[in-house]
Amino acid sequence: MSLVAGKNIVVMGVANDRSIAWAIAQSLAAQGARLVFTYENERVEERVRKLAGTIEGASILPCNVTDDADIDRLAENLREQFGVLHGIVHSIAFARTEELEGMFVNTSRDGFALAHDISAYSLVAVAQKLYPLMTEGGSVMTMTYLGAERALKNYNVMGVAKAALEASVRYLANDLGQFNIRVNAISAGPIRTLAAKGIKDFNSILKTVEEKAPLRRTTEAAEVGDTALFLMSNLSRGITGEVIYVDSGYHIIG
Ligand code: 0WD
Repeated sequence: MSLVAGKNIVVMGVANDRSIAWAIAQSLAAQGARLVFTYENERVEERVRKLAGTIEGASILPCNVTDDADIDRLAENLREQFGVLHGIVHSIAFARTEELEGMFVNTSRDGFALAHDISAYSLVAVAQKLYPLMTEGGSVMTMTYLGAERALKNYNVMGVAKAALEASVRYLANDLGQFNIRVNAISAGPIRTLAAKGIKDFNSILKTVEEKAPLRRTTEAAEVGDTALFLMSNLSRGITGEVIYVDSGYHIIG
C-alpha cells in the first residue's frame, strides 16, 4: 500500500540533507507522493536542486516566505504544475542568533517581529495563498518545539514565535476544516541541523534528552518524517488542530 500515492505535496524548508524537511520528503517519496521543493534564495538553490534530483518526479520552485509576491508566484506555479494540491509541509523558522542567548527580556522590537514573521506568520501566509488549490481536501503541517510552552534556556524569542505558530495551527484548522483541509504541527525533540547550530549549548540539550526521555534516546529526523507521512496520509483523516510530539516522550517528564 502506498500511503500518499497520487498526492501532490509542496515541501518548504529544505536547506541541506540534514534538514527535517528533507527527512520528511524521504518518507513521503517512499510512499508515492509527487513533491515540489521550495527554496529560499539563490544561496540554497543549487543544493536543493541537487537533492530534489535524487527523487523521481520531484521539482523545485523559489519562495522566500517574507515576500507576499513570492508566495503568490508559488501558488501560480503550483496551479500550472499540479492543478490540485494535497499537502503543504512547512518546516521553516528563523531568529537572530544574538536573540537566542541571554535574557529574553532583552529581545528587540525588530528581532521579535522578524522571528514571528518568518517562523509563525509564514504558515498563515502560505495557507492563505495555497488552500484554494486544495480542492480535494488536504493536509497542512508545520514544525514546532517544546519551547512554545516552557521557558527553555536559549530558546527565547523563538519559543514565543512557536507559541504563535501553535495557536495559528488551531485557528487555521478551525477555518479550513469546512474544506476538509487539516492543519497540524509536529513538536520534535532536538535534532542536529543547521537551525540547531544557532542554539547555544545544543549538545547539553541532546545529552539531557538521552538521559531523561522515556525512550532514553534523542529524536531521529526519520521519526519525524514518518509522523509527517501519517499526517499527510488518510490514516490521520480525523486529526486536526493538533500538536503531535515526536520527542522520545521527553515532554511528559517534569
Ligand atoms: O532540533 C531541531 N532541529 C528542531 C527543529 C526541533 C523542533 C522543531 N524544529 C523546527 C525548526 O524550528 C523549523 O521550524 O523544524 C523546522 C526545520 O528546522 P531544521 O530542519 O532544524 O533547520 P534547517 O535545516 O536550517 O531548515 C530551516 C530552513 C532554513 O534554513 P537556514 O538554515 O538556511 O535558515 O528554513 C528555511 C531555510 O531553508 N527558511 C526560509 N525559507 C523560506 N523563506 C526562510 C525564508 N525567509 N527563512 C528560513
